[in-house]
Amino acid sequence: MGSYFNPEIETMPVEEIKKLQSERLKEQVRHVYDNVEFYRERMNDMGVKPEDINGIEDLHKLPFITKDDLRDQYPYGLLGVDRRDVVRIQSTSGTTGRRVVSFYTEDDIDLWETCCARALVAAGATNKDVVQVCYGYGLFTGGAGLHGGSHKLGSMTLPMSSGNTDRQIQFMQDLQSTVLCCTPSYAAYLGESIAERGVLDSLHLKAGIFGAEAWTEEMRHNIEKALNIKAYDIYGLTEISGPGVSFECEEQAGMHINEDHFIAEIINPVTGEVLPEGEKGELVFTCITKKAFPLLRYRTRDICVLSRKKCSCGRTHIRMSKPLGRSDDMMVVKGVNVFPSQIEAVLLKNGYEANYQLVVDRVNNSDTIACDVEWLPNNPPKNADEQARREKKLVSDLKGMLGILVKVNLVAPKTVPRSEGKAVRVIDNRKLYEDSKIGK
Ligand code: DLL
Repeated sequence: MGSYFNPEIETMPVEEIKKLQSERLKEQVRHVYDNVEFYRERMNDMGVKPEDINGIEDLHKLPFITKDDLRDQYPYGLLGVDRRDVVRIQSTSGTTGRRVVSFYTEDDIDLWETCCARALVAAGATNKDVVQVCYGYGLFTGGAGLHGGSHKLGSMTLPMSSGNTDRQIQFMQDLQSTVLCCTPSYAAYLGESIAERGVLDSLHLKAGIFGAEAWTEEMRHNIEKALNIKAYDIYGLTEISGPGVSFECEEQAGMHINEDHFIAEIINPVTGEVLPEGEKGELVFTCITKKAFPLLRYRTRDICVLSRKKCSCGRTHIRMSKPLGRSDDMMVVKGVNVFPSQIEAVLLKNGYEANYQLVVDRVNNSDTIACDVEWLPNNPPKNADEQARREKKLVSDLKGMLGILVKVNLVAPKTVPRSEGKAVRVIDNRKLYEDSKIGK
């Protein structure tokens, strides 16, 4: 048994959690029906009224929401409160085409930070700790979420943001940071940089809270060794508030979902059918307390498994596996959400056809992405200079669209491999996804 940030809630008997969820769901459905035209119309179309939802057993009667709906309703269509009550927005690392903007009232921020504080306590943090937050600050939820959680816990919070490794290590040494919050790939990179400088013995780190992208058990083992810490996973998404939707405890075997705020379901991504506990499928969340951006049955596209098996940490909230893949083609590259369709749009805009292949890899703990694209048979580059110039133009346009560097190689027609006439768009060599550990 460890310690908890909200002991009564985090160890509440399952039947009571379900009761609490039912009450909150009823209120939330009424809230969205009364305040968000989009929901009112969807529910009316389906012939569902708020009074038909009497508890979590009626959840399946409600419509799903997808990322496309968010795009259609951008920016204010799903706002559940008066604009005067919104105190913050955050947004996905994504791009113009797929940007998701999430809104928060004062209370929404409070519950989000509480979720992050729970994650910190589960990783052993207290108000005596020095928490170094190296997730990006700004629109991305990583910095703001862990910062808020650490502040709430009363820990000394170092708002480092990402990058500037020399300065990170300097502060880590000088301020004697004990808890590190960043992406797992940056943690691994920090581990290498610390080894190069030979300064591991001068550090005081004991735990790390790493998420926002997929990482393997092997990576966990390497990071724990390189930084001499225990490494904890944390999951979340902008749409549902940010980091802290779920988090690992000392068992490191699946992430406890904050069930007093979010109801989780697993569905068959093709049919939408709700699957029983323990089956692999797409994770769907219903927010039952958030008021400004109150998503119901939001399809995350993350493929996961849920488990209600008793956890020896004493927490009773359901656990989710690490995401085991996606039900769409989104990739997370250098912490940025990338869809092949966005790359395709840039190629088409530049007069190429959709004959391209993306190769994603992880070299020295850092993601790389390269794109082979065929020139048109009637428009080959005249010489090496022109080829370089054209590649540079694509690199620049892709950077503008995605915010990351994509290496571009212009290649001759018919060189991008095709199988059964259809190109294989993405080769991801990172081996990020593995089988679920929960319940084992
Ligand atoms: O990545 C929020 C976050 C920040 C989580 C810091 C944890 C720590 P988005 O940019 O909206 O939000 O991306 C959400 O990232 O649907 C997953 O596909 C992926 N993801 C997030 N956490 C994990 C994780 C933040 N622990 C998308 N393991 C999600 C694997 C993760 N994938």
